[in-house]
Amino acid sequence: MRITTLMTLLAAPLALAACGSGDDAEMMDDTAMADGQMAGGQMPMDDGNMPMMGSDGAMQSASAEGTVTAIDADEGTITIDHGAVPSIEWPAMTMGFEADEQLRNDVAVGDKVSFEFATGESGSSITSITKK
Ligand SMILES: [Cu+2]
Repeated sequence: MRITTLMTLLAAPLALAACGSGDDAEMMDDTAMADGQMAGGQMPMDDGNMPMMGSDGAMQSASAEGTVTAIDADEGTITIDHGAVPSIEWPAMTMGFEADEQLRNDVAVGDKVSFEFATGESGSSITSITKK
């Protein structure tokens, strides 16, 4: 009887621990996916300091200024070394933004630009860009 009671007492915390580690594994999967995206050229920067945009997946719009460092027609991206974006709590960084062909044709590597973009869990897309 004594041993059975002890086992029962031990089983409850073990079950909780298993549940907790399951949640951790899910969170790690999400992080791994985000890192993979960054490694794929979407966000070539020191990751980990990038504030996430909340968990509801809503897109946010913001504007920023920076210098074009790369234009990738295959990826459909413009990489910009941009300044801080206080409205969405972004630090200054170099990162890739999705941009359609028209936008990519409007700028060249080395251009100083101001631009508007939308950002969310699926990435960041430039909506307008202007050479300074
Ligand atoms: Cu950024």
